[in-house]
Amino acid sequence: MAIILKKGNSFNITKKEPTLKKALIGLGWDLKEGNALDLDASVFMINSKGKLPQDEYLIFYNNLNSPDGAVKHTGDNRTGIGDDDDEMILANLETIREDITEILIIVSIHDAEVRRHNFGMLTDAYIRIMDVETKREILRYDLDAEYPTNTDIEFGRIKKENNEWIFYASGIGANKSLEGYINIYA
Ligand SMILES: [Ca+2]
Ligand SMILES: [Ca+2]
Repeated sequence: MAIILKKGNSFNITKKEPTLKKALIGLGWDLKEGNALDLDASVFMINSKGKLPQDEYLIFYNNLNSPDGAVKHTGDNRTGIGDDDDEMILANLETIREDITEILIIVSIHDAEVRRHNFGMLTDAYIRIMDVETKREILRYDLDAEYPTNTDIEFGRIKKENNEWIFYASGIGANKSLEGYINIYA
């Protein structure tokens, strides 16, 4: 049984799942009836200075692989249709570049401002982590808090603390758009 996290909870992956090397970070959402919008998952791999070591450590639909080969986006989903993961990130926790201390997982609505889209048009958003080798679901965080006016949400972050990877169910809504996050971390 996967551990179910609530907003603000954390999970020490290294301590509780010492055999987990290759993680699948699955992100899912559904659209409320009558809506059509495109959500995009992005991963910012940042160092202790709070920055991407280089631009290519932002992994998203236009840059599917991190230069260290450790993080891979499996591709853009434009509809969110279906109960399974809508966008997926593969992360090899063992081969992540040494100076990366934080992995931020953001989901943003494509062209939200122009199209007047927001998370109020969505339902059943979640993030989960699976063990690729055993296909076991390790943890899951359903974003049950409402984000009716937000256009982007930090679903979670995985931090390296004392050489242990810890997942935080952050669930921080914002209206920055992907560019806003890039301005902070690039
Ligand atoms: Ca998408
Ligand atoms: Ca879906």
